[in-house]
Amino acid sequence: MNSEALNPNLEAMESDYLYHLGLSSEDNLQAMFGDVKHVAMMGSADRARQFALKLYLESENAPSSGIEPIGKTERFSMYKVGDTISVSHGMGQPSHSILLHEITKMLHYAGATDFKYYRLGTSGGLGVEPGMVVVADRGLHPSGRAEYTLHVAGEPLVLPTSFDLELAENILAARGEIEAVLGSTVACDDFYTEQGRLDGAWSFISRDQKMKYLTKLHDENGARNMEMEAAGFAAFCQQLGIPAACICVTLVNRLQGDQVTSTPEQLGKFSDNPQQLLINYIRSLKV
Ligand code: R2B
Ligand code: URA
Repeated sequence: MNSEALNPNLEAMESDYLYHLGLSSEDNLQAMFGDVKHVAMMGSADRARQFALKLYLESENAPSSGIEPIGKTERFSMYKVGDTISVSHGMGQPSHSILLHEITKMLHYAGATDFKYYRLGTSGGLGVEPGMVVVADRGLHPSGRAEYTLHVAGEPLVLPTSFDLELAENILAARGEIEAVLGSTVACDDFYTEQGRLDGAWSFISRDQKMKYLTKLHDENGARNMEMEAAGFAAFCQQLGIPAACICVTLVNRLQGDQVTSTPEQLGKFSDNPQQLLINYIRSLKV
């Protein structure tokens, strides 16, 4: 992380309560998180627990206490196994952004250095079959532009949305049997309307308009999947100089349909893929 890019106002605060995590800068964050090198974030609390459990079961000195969430679990569920945090971020850029702010301040107060962020998620594929993992080179706005707009004091602030390409390539190099490609990831503020689905409670476009839109994202913008966090995530990490990767499995090929109809077993297997890919990558750093 580039500490110089951090909010200078933090220096002047006597204490900082990380409200959604239920932790404070007055806690002994250094002892709890000073050694963190990897932060894996994913939408659901169940998946965050499952990923932590996988790390725990393969860790050499797994403490007999098992895994317990740290802090509050009302909004986010956070676990730590060795030098890795597994934490849920909820759905969408606003929810993920809250976690990004609080976890970044938490690691700053803990004195952690050289850590990386990863999002392990699900997505709709664009021209790729269910089960394929897309490692993003950029997060895209629904327009196809590589930018994310925030409103600061009511004025738009447009931020760039590139991920760390070297990190993406290194993750892809660790894929083994897992099917994975590099591509751009479109982030929408909605699962239905903004993702061009025709099966929401309302719909404003025809099938032709939908196909034209999705095909354009694929052909002209290099998009290979759509979800709800990549652009805000990329913008945050690029701004603060945190190496980050967005690793999402596709659940449906959106050029062929809208409904996610895979069985629970298939969905379980699909969401295993990004987790296993990250485990492969982290292992590759340790040999
Ligand atoms: C992928 O899946 C969720 C919607 O079902 C959302 O968080 C996303 O980006
Ligand atoms: N998550 C999304 O945001 N979109 C999809 O199509 C599937 C999962």
